[in-house]
Parts: sequence; C-alpha cells; structure tokens
Amino acid sequence: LTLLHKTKKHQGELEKQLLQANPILEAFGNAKTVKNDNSSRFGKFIRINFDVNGYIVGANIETYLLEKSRAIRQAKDERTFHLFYYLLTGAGDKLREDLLLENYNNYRFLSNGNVTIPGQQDKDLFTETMDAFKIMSIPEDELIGLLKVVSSVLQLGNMSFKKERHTDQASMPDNTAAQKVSHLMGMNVTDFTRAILSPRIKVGRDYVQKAQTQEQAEFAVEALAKATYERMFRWLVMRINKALDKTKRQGASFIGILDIAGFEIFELNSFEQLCINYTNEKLQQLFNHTMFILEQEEYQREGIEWSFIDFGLDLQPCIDLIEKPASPPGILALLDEECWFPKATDKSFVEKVLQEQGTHPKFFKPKKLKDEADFCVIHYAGKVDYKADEWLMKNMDPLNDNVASLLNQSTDKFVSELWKDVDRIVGLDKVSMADMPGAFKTRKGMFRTVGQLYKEQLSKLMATLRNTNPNFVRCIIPNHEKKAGKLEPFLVLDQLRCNGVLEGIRICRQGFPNRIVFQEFRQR
Ligand SMILES: *[C@@H]1O[C@H](CO)[C@@H](O)[C@H](O)[C@H]1NC(C)=O
Ligand SMILES: *[C@@H]1O[C@H](CO)[C@@H](O)[C@H](O)[C@H]1NC(C)=O
Ligand SMILES: *[C@@H]1O[C@H](CO)[C@@H](O)[C@H](O)[C@H]1NC(C)=O
Ligand SMILES: *[C@@H]1O[C@H](CO)[C@@H](O)[C@H](O)[C@H]1NC(C)=O
Ligand SMILES: *[C@@H]1O[C@H](CO)[C@@H](O)[C@H](O)[C@H]1NC(C)=O
Ligand SMILES: CC(=O)N[C@H]1CO[C@H](CO)[C@@H](O)[C@@H]1O
Ligand SMILES: CC(=O)N[C@H]1CO[C@H](CO)[C@@H](O)[C@@H]1O
Repeated sequence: LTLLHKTKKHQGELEKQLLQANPILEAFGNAKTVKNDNSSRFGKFIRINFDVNGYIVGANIETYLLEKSRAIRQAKDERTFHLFYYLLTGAGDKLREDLLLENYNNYRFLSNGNVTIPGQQDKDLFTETMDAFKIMSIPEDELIGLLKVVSSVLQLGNMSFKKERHTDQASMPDNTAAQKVSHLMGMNVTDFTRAILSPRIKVGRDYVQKAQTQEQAEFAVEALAKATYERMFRWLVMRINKALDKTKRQGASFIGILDIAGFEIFELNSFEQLCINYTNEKLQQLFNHTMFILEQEEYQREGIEWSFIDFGLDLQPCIDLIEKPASPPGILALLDEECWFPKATDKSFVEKVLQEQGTHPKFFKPKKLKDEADFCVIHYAGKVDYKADEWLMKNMDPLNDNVASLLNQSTDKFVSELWKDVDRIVGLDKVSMADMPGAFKTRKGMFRTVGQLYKEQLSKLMATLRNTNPNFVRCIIPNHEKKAGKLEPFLVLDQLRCNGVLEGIRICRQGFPNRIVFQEFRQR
C-alpha cells in the first residue's frame, strides 16, 4: 500500500476510496464463525491498475460465491453477516423508524439473537461503515435504499405460514411482516401475498393460479431472502467498482490480490464446499506450477545438478473429476444433466455419479450404513465426504418469478434496479412443484446453472492468474482459542501439510540450500 502514496495529487480521493472498499465489503460479506470471529464468506479478486509511469489509475473488485444461506440461518455460536449487527446496534432513532427495525430477538433469521464478539464494538463499526460509504461518494438515497433492503431480508424471516385445515394450501394468518416487507421494498401487499400464496404459473400456453403448500411458501420466502441479499451484495460490488474506475484510463499493468473464502472443516460437505474445494484444487495447481516447476527450471539454468522430482501430487485427475464436460462427464456436468431431466432427484444424481465416475481414482463410494456421505472425493489435502442433499435445487436456484416481477416493478428505484434482469431467473413454472425437490421442466440451455456460472467465472480468473507472476500467502491458524502468541505445533503442521507446503521442506532436507524454503516463507 505504500504504492498508494505515490499517486498524483488529484488521485488522493481514489487512494482513500480504495482503502475504504474493503471495510464495506467486509461489513456485508464477513461473519463470525466458530473458528474465526471475522471470516470472509465470499471470495474476491482485487485488481489495482497502474499506468506506464506506475501511477494508480483505478481498481476493480470481482467477487465469488457469497455464502448467502448465512443470511437466513446460522449454526450455533455463529453470526450472520456483520452488517446486520452493526445496523441493529448502531442505527439512530430516525433510521430505526424509517427502516422499521426491531430488536434482535424479534427476528427469526437471526438464529442466535444478539451474539457479540469480544472486543468488537458493533456500534462504532456501524459509524465507520457509514463513513466509508461517504468517502466512496455513494449518495445518501442509495445508502438508504440499500439499508431498507437489508431490513427487508430480516423481515422476510418473520413471514409465517400455516396449513389450512382441510386442504394442503398454505395460509398466512398474520400479514404484519408481509406489510413491512412490502413497505420496505415498494410492493403492493395484496399482490405480494398473492404471489407467495397462489402465484400464476404457466401451464402449457395458459397461466393458472396455483395454491402453494406451506412448505412451498416457506421455501419461496427463504429463497427470496437469500436472492435479495445476494443481489444487494452484487450491486454493492458493482457500485464500488464504479467509484474506483473514475479515471477511465487504460491500465498498463496491475497488481491483483486473490482472497478466496475461508473454508472450515465440516463433517458433511455440500455443493458450496465442492465449489470451494474445486477452486482450491485449481489454485494449488497454479501454486505447484509456479513454485516447483519454475524453481526447478532455475536450478537447471544455474547448472545445479538436479533431477526433476515428481511430487506425486498431480492435481489434474481430481479437477477432471469435477469439471470435465464429457467422456465421462464430471460431477458438475452430471449435476447439470440431472437438473434438466424430468423426475430426477438428488438420489438419482448420486446414482449417475457412481455409475459414471465410480472407478475414478480420486473418487470413492462410501460404505453403506457406516457412512452418511453420498460420495467422497480425494482432494489433494485429503478425503472429503460429500452429502448430495438439495444439490439439484442449489444448482438451479429457482425463485418465485411472480414476486421477482413485482420487485422488478417496485416503486422503489433501488429495488427495481436490483431486479432488472428478472428474465434470467429460473421461475416457478420451470420447477415441478409437485415433487420438490427435483425435476426442472425447462429446455436445456435456456438458463445457466450455478455450477456452470461458477466454472466459467473460475476459468476466467485462472486465465488472468496464469498471465501474472504469482506470490502465495498462506494464512495459518496458530490455535483454536483465538489467543495471541500461542502456537500449537501439530495444528500448524497439519495445515502446512494440507497446503502442500511441506513439499518445499522436503527439498531442503534432501541437501539443497535453504533457498526454496527461504523463498517460500518469505513469500508467504
Ligand atoms: C476483519 O478482517 C478484515 C480482513 O479480512 C480486516 O481488514 C478487518 O479490519 C477485520 N475487522 C475487524 C472488526 O476485526
Ligand atoms: C418475528 O418472529 C419471531 C419468531 O417467530 C417472534 O418472536 C417475533 O415477535 C416476530 N416479530 C414481529 C415483529 O412480528
Ligand atoms: C447485546 O448484548 C450485549 C452483551 O450481552 C449487550 O451489552 C447489548 O446491550 C445487547 N444489545 C442489544 C441491542 O440487545
Ligand atoms: C393493491 O392491489 C390491489 C389489486 O391487486 C388493489 O385493489 C389495491 O388498491 C392496491 N393497493 C394499493 C395501495 O395500491
Ligand atoms: C475441502 O473442503 C473441506 C470442507 O470445507 C475441507 O475440510 C478440505 O480441506 C477442503 N479441501 C481442499 C483440497 O481444499
Ligand atoms: C506433482 C504434480 O502435481 N505435478 C504437477 C505440477 O504442475 C504441473 C503443471 O501444472 C503438472 O504438469 C504436474 O503434473
Ligand atoms: C418481467 C418484467 O417486468 N420485466 C421488466 C423488468 O424491468 C425492465 C426494465 O426496468 C423491463 O424492461 C422488463 O420488461
């Protein structure tokens, strides 16, 4: 960041804004998890562009895979995104009233109520975040629009449904929360309620109103809350990029910083973890390439007697297992295929994977009874158990398109902006609601699945990274008690081993000078 101080006078503002982009994104995208009070729940690639003279001309941030499910549910001792707590603690009376804010315990989506972080003043951080928005020159009306959306996400959690007595239909005995949501998001409450309870669905050429079950209504509201938060986050990134790209001048070179979502070890892992691990495989491959191949080439150039070592870590087979499009199709391709297949279920997806990839060396089928996992993938860091529950749903990510159009036509400018691309969502009529989850009745290729989008985004990122001279920083947790100055040797060793870092140490032991180890540790 000392580079920032070399900027010209008129770029002082850009410098300040660049430094404020992080606190804003962290407020909306970081959260307390069991192991880390401030864990990033999204990946990001920050690119600082320089002109030929080495002056900063702008910056750009790209984000990956926000853990949006955190907005509606949190595990024990965890929190949702920081901003919710900042807002509920820091908002003054006027803002509380405008945003219809309530106390922590009134919100069902704040699973654990008021959880505080030792040494962290949510109230002060609210002020800091709001100041960061000012420095970013994001106007007040946009900021209020944004905070209203945050408040509606919380309010959506309080919409509750009941099963009507003699039918399967859902009803909503109390519409207080629906009224608040409608007020905050600029919708007509009657229309909103109808869109949730009995949406118009296209059947063949006609539209019919189809009453929803309690389960379907609840699913729709949760999906809406997650999608709303995600869209708001994407807007935020877009808006920050707009602020950071003022000079519109072409950069001659850039420094990029990639920071992927921190993963934690879960017993059973889902679709999100597969995507994160897939990213890790690709990055590890880049690491392997940069550190070992280049280093060995240098030895050769310098005439050091050296025989190329195969570290036995070849990552391509595992990457193929996940991303290969065909012959045989990888896990993501098989998942897409199942999504278009009528009557498909998570179970039939698992069967297909077993059938196509059952003999893959990086794949194995867990033993029945003993194991809860549906399949295991042998990643470079170790064997990971995956459970395929709801993968079809997660990959399609369907939304109630009736509500989406209401939001598209919202009287609130900010909300309608967030929903301007409604034609790209997977709507209710594409999902056979009768046998949820599963069976998406739509033509292949009409929509992009979550897996497809992620794969494309990742391959773009890798192309960028391959054209750079990368340096790697490995963050190691020294202990699980969040204590300063305490280093647990085995915990650290384990992480170094999982990161593939220990291979460097092996070279050292084989009698070579410390240079690799030195260089690696210097770079981390
Ligand atoms: C949270 O972590 C980010 C780095 O990811 C750091 O910049 C920020 O200061 C941290 N926030 C708090 C409140 O510790
Ligand atoms: C929201 O829901 C929670 C839990 O169901 C309830 O305790 C609370 O009173 C509700 N708040 C409002 C404002 O309806
Ligand atoms: C949240 O909890 C903390 C500590 O338990 C307390 O000091 C604070 O007043 C609470 N905030 C609210 C708004 O309930
Ligand atoms: C909401 O829409 C209904 C019809 O769907 C209409 O009768 C009512 O007047 C509208 N309310 C407002 C406040 O516009
Ligand atoms: C994959 O994810 C799991 C859980 O998130 C984690 O335990 C494991 O270390 C990850 N593996 C790789 C290769 O990143
Ligand atoms: C052992 C190992 O993983 N080797 C791989 C390192 O990366 C290069 C290039 O990406 C591969 O060719 C090796 O197979
Ligand atoms: C379905 C729908 O209403 N789509 C509209 C969303 O908003 C954009 C512009 O604001 C319109 O062009 C779409 O027709």
